[in-house]
Amino acid sequence: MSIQSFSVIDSTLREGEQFAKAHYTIEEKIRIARALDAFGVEYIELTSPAASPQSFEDCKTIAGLGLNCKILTHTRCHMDDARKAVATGVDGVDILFGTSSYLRRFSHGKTIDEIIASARVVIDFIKQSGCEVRFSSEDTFRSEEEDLLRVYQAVDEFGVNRVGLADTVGVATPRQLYILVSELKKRVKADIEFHGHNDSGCAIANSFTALEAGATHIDTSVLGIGERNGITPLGGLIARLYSYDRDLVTKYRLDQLHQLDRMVAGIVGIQIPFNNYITGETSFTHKAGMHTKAVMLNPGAYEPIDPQDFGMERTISIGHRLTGKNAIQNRAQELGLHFGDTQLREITQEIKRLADAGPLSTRRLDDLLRSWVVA
Ligand code: HCA
Ligand code: CU
Repeated sequence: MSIQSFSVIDSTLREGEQFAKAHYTIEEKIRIARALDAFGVEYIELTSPAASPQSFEDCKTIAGLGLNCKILTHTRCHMDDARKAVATGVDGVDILFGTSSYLRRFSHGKTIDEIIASARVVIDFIKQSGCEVRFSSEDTFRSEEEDLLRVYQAVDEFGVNRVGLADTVGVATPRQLYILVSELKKRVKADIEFHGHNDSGCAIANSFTALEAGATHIDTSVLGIGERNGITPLGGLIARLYSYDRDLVTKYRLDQLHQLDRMVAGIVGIQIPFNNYITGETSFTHKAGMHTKAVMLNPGAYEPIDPQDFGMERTISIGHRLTGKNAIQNRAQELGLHFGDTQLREITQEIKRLADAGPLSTRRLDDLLRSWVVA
């Protein structure tokens, strides 16, 4: 099935607040909410107003900002929380209930029938208050399929807008996602959302496969921040979708991604990882001679993503022993120096010999190139 249309539910302000290093002030929450809205995500999800008195106030404040995106909050499937959520003025409430045997035994101790009965009351209440409602099954992928499908079909009949699959401990595989979403598609009318943790490195692939199987909403956070090592990163999902079909992501302000990553990294006190999707320090750096030669002729040779679309710059790394003559020639030309082929080969050999002792700075490389003209 080809991916048609989808929405991002960015949870930097909910799952992201569960990141070990996160503690947002209201000013920071507003900055993040506005930046996500400007980037163009369709939804943002906020920490439960039941979490603390300030969380309640913050939910109200952000719901009142008049952003273009829809504002959701996330609560337990419980009337006390649902009442608080609705009172904040959000557009929708994401509720969740654990259906896995772990959570049923060690957390809430409820049977599937009891889960369905509680869900009905809470869903009815949220719907009557005019909010969207999503029901998600925490720890979906360690639940019995039969239990899951019963719960999802029941909540679908109660009229939820979305059913959510949550890979709470990040163990699901793309194949499992494809099978479960495809099955669910046949059984429910509601939209299908996926929330994937990244413990075993599959969060992006799982999100993408969920979309391929017909899911409509994907949860993300900026840089993937969340519990443990986090969830599907917004930029990583964008990279995945862009390299599949760039038209899928032209609805977002791609040129703002770097600023968004930088801002959230700064707020939670981390660096953007060097190997981050799109915005990492080395994401568009080409090094080995074979790569640099082809990239200089046609960047698409080794760039699945055009850095310009994201306001990023390409770097051709030259002063090292894996360098090639084309990269050196290119640098020489930038400096207004022109060498014949034989000389260029000699210069290249010299640079490789010198760089065996360690990389050469651009300045040293440039001096070296200039010295060959005089020689
Ligand atoms: C958590 C809950 C959650 C909820 C996901 C969802 C998860 O463990 O804190 O509502 O879809 O990963 O299960 O983030
Ligand atoms: Cu989560």
